Amino acid sequence: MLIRRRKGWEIPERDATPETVWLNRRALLAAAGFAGLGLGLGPQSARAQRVDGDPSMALYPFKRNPAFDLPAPTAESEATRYNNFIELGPGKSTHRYAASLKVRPWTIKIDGLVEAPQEIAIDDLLKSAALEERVYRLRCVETWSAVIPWTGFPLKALVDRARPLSSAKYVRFEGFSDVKLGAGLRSRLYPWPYLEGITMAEATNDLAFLVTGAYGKPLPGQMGAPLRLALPWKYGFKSIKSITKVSFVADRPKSLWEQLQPDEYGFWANVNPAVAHVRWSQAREEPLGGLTRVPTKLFNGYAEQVAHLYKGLENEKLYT
Ligand SMILES: Nc1nc2c(c(=O)[nH]1)N[C@H]1C(S)=C(S)[C@@H](COP(=O)(O)O)O[C@H]1N2
Ligand SMILES: [Mo]
Repeated sequence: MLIRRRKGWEIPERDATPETVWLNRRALLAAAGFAGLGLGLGPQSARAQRVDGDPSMALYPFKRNPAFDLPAPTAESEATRYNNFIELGPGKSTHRYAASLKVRPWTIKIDGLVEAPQEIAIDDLLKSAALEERVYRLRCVETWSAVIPWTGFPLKALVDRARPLSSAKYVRFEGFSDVKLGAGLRSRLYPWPYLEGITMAEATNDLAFLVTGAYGKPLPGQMGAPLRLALPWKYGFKSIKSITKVSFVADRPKSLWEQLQPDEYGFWANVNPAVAHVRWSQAREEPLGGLTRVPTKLFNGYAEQVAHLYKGLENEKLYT
């Protein structure tokens, strides 16, 4: 028999949904068809774990970059079974819904204030990119964390490929909108599509990583296949999954979460243990699969690499 251990941070996680919306959530989910999903979960979840059908499987693994290594990565079984991915569905067991996320064909559109607007098929991007493995920390705003060996390439390489105009000040990323790929998109709780944005300086920092794989294999759907961001110094929601469009823009993009709750999920969202979320402390975190909570670090441990990006921006809400 399965006994589900309720963790401390499942309370704030629930609170992270707007109150009024939460009250109606069960009804909305039922209307969206999630009530029925429970029936088919067994075989579907088994399928969802598999990435061996992925056409890029033979490319992996790639060499780990020793400049980005960390001890004790989170067990793959933990990191692939506890995932926020609202386009797939609610809750953390989104691996159960991931079979719907077909990642071929998949193209990434690059547009906006650039000299070289283009559409790239994911397999062409994989062929042209210099892929490497980097082990990064990930800190969710809900206070759980992980250490994950990603495969990918610096976002800067994609920025260079687009040749942005000097009028481009921000990079805006968009997730997918096709409900056939993720039934979570039927939910009326969110202002779709999933959207995120960062400054040009952040996008061209060496830490900003476009991810195509994890644990030496192509990304499983629930982790954001076939292409997601990893911005390890920011709260996890900034690391958008399953990217379909990258736009170079003059105005600061408003993310899905900022549209919903601007006082709780701002543009910058840099990790800082000293700045509490409106409804909970950010001082400590619970590593996935870990036994105890540990202190959270400023910029999630990456201050040396990124603190300079925020000089002169002290009047901004840099940490929420
Ligand atoms: N498109 C999309 N990207 C997303 C999310 C999402 O729901 N949709 N969730 C975010 C949140 S809140 C977190 S913490 C991380 C989790 O990444 P992981 O599941 O690979 O650990 O993905 C982020 N990227
Ligand atoms: Mo998160």
